[in-house]
Amino acid sequence: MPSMFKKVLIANRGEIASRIIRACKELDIATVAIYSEADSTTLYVKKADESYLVGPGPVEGYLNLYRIIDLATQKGVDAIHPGYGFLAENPEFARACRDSGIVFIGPTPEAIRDLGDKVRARQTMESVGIPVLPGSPGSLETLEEAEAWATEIGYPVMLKATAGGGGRGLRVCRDSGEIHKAYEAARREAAAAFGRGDLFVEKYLDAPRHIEFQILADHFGHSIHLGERDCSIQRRHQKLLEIAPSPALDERLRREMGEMAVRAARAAHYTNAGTVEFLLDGAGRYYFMEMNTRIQVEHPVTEEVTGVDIVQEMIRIAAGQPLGIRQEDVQIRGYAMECRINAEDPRNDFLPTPGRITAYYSPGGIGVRIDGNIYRGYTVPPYYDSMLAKLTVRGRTWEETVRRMERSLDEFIIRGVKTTIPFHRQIMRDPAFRRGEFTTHFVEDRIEELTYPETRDPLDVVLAVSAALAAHSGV
Ligand code: MV4
Repeated sequence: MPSMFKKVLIANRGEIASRIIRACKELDIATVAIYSEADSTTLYVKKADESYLVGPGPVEGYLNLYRIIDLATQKGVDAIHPGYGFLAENPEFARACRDSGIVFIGPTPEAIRDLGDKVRARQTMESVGIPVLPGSPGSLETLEEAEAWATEIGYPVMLKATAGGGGRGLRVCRDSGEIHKAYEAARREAAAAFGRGDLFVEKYLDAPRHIEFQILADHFGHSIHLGERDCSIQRRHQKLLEIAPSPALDERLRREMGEMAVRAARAAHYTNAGTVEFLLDGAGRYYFMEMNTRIQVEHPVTEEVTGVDIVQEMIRIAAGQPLGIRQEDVQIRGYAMECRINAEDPRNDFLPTPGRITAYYSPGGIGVRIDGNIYRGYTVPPYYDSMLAKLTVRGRTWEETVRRMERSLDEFIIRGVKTTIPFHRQIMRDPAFRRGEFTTHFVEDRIEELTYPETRDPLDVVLAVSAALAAHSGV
């Protein structure tokens, strides 16, 4: 068996840096952290064996690939874990690591590049029999071409960025007038976000569920999946809560979609950990959407129901070890749910609320996990995403999992900044959510109820006033 790495550099910050350090410790690997001045008081910097300031500014240091690789070389690092965001899906970084004799803990630069092109990925998947939505076969050259394809496919359609992923450059168009209005704006948005304005068009699926499969693939041709996550609870393409397994899948559909996800990974010559995203409609039809070539924020729910440490598996695969798990060994036990606890004000359009944490008490007990990076006295900087911690709970049944999340959210005390905790508590109380019935429209359809929990039903006010009057009159 090839020897394990001795030292790993983490090219990231925050909770995922802490998460990677935990995996390295259990594998007996020394860790090197990097940080900006704005992150000098953060926890992962203290947990790593060595930590180095990278500048300039709060963000640039984490994106400076050549500087990070120089540092790694200087410090005798064997491999770099990119986490998510920053350099994780940058093929140039993966290639520069390879060229410097440092292992990139992730897929090959070629796989990152090929799957980053959403049109190309669609073609690859279609060619091996994976369902994709009807769409333009390539990127669009002109508005007229977009219209022609939309007419061919039939409205409604969605304009998407070829270099995209996530929510930017997306537009739903219900008729030709809407394509005219949306085309240039979507191009501009895509060019600004991805450096490439290319668009393609796809049939729009109304109110689907977002289902994604976790993949592991080694360098010996073994590819497996670890089941799915349901990420339908989103707001403006920001995931807020994720669940494994999806309450919407039965065993037959799980097996079939899982086989398709593994087929997708094989078709892309994929290695390491990745995620195959599908849209699922109300009739149980599913369509490939894209493949993400990184560890995802929501990976803990998969870990909790399978018992597999995905970050450790990434490191083992990158070190050249064969997968120790076969598909038939993967068992999904119970349910897991993750709530993203963000420093945001749900009652003020989820505006970020950076500031000092004046009190912090995290929940515990059976089936409760925290992936975080904050503590009492820590000041949340304004420069990064606003995620403070991920609260993940596990239960034997869906009902037990929902109740455990409710209880854990009640226990979670964070003072000094507003957080998304009250919003998550409202979700737990929603009858449709408790029945496992929700689509990507769930949050949008109930934004008032979910964000204004204190607003009283007028009937409650009437009852309260009558009770007060009754008490006063001595009835
Ligand atoms: C779609 C779609 C429906 N039809 N594509 C793509 C990126 C991801 N962040 C959202 N994506 C979607 N692509 C087609 N052809 C629905 C989504 C979608 C979504 C759309 C609107 C509001 C919330 C959404 C949540 C997840 C997915």
